[in-house]
Amino acid sequence: MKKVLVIGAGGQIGTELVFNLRAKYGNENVVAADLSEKCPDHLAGGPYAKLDILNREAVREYIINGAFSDVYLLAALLSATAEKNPDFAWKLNMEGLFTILDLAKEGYIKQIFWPSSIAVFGPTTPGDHTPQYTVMEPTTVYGISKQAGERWCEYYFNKYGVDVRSIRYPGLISYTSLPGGGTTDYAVDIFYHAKQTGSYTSFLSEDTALPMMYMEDAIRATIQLMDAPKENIKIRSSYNLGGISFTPKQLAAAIAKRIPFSIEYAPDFRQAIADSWPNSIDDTAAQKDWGWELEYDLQKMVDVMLEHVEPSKLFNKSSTSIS
Ligand code: NAD
Ligand code: AKB
Repeated sequence: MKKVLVIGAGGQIGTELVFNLRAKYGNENVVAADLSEKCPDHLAGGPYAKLDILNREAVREYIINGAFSDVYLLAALLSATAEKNPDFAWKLNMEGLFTILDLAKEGYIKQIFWPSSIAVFGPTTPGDHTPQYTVMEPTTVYGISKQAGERWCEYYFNKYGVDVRSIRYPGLISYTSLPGGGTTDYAVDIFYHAKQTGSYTSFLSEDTALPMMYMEDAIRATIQLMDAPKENIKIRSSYNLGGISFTPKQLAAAIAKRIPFSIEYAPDFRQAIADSWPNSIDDTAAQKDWGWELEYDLQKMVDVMLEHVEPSKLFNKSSTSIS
């Protein structure tokens, strides 16, 4: 029987991942961990632990005593926030990974999931249908940390047989919790504004195409990858995952098909980050190795977001990562 720990469970991905893992393995077998003392309401269906991934000794003790088989390490600073605090971003994004990789190397964990990102690519990468293996010269501290993390994951697999699995997620779109400070956050933010005011000012320019994915697809991919037989996992750095590629203008048009909506553009520092990332991603390797298939296209994702987004979640917050 699996015993699962999700670190960074209170964020955009963790919120939905924990819910799905608990449905699969039983509530009591999936522990959600994050920084807050109190268990966030949306994680209250099962056990919760306050855990700081940077406290290496506390994390080691908790995992060894808890006899966890699988660890999902989600705690990180995302691209936009990381640019504002590069030293801390490097520390958080790298140190936690070593703590978990070392525990697996010592035999205390059987399987690790660690997410990478399309941010591993840079301005010299071919931007259309970016292949799995290509030039990778990221220009953000976030991208550099993800690329280094990928190299270390592959190293721990090759050298010590650590069963670590990873996906280069595109920008993820969901309505259960707000995104945590990324460059792709506009594609979530836009829905709250569309429903509240019928208009939105995008911090990326109208023709900035980026790879994105509806969260349900991303969670399904994650669980599918973790369930795949070991021999099928040919890539131990991280798998490309393509999703849907669109620009702010195309997203606005898809929203305007359903409700009255207008958009304006005021690019900020995140434009340079977006310009360094691919427009679209080739995920043939994920399809071939573990049967990956996309379900949500642009209009299907827009429809489900418009149906479920609750503007009060964004507009009642005193501060938000979304500017
Ligand atoms: P998020 O910012 O929404 O959530 C991160 C969570 O980690 C937060 O709940 C935060 O409180 C927690 N955390 C921060 N520091 C911690 C610490 N020291 N100890 C324990 N917990 C800590 O991020 P997310 O969007 O859920 O992303 C999760 C992972 O997926 C990250 O590694 C991110 O780089 C990666 N990823 C996300 C996306 C996306 O679009 N959301 C895309 C690509 C990759
Ligand atoms: C970000 O924009 O930083 C994230 C990502 C694509 O890694 N959403």
